[in-house]
Amino acid sequence: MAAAAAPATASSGKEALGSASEPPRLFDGTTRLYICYFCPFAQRAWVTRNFKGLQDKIELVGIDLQDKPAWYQEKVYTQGTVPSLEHNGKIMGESLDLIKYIDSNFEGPALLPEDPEKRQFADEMIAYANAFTKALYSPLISKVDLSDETVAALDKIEAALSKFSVGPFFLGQLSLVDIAYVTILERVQIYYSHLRNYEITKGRANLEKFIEEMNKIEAYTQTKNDPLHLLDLAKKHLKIA
Ligand SMILES: N[C@@H](CCC(=O)N[C@@H](CS)C(=O)NCC(=O)O)C(=O)O
Repeated sequence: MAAAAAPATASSGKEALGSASEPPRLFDGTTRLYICYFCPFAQRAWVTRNFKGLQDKIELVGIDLQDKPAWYQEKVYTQGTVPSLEHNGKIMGESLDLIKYIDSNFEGPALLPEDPEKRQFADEMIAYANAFTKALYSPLISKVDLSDETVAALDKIEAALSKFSVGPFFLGQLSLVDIAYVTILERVQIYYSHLRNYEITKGRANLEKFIEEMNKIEAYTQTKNDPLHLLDLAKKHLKIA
């Protein structure tokens, strides 16, 4: 997916490095998470870091994707996308891999269950997150009406949220599954409401409760953006309509 980013300014408190910037002192032993503050994929890694209490262990480096520094792709992450993580002399990317990596290689509360049945379900749901994202974004990018596939993807999430019937999270307590979905849901809820007059939570009580409960978790709320700003960015950069 293309970038959904705009320049962050110093006054936003979310400074981002642009083309005129110098790279950090790479591989100096600092663990760095390279993100764009408006990117749902980067947000997954950022929430994971916050929830595990790793603010002092993993430094955030904001990248301005609208004025991307050449050094980012040349020296940090050859794919040029965010998020990426600099840790132990290596660079890794892909948000769904990164959240698992951060969970298993750093201290803090475990975000994947030990129970084999829940663990298998967690793996399946995390593996489905990319297809879910595509099912939700496709009609917006192709400027077509809500598809059966989109509705089915939302219904699948609604059913998944009650699989262990303890709620309000996918596995009962907060896990990487919640983190994988919430940043996408945050955006598509706004986009469908404004652009399709469709409330994704209507008739989906589990989803409604899930979003409500996620909005009580500071590790996540600290990473949220103004809804209308996200809508503007997506119209401009993803050309959704
Ligand atoms: N599959 C990747 C997707 C990452 C991605 O597409 N990030 C966008 C920003 S939202 C990006 O870095 N785009 C590159 C650019 O705009 O230069 C992941 O999950 O980490």
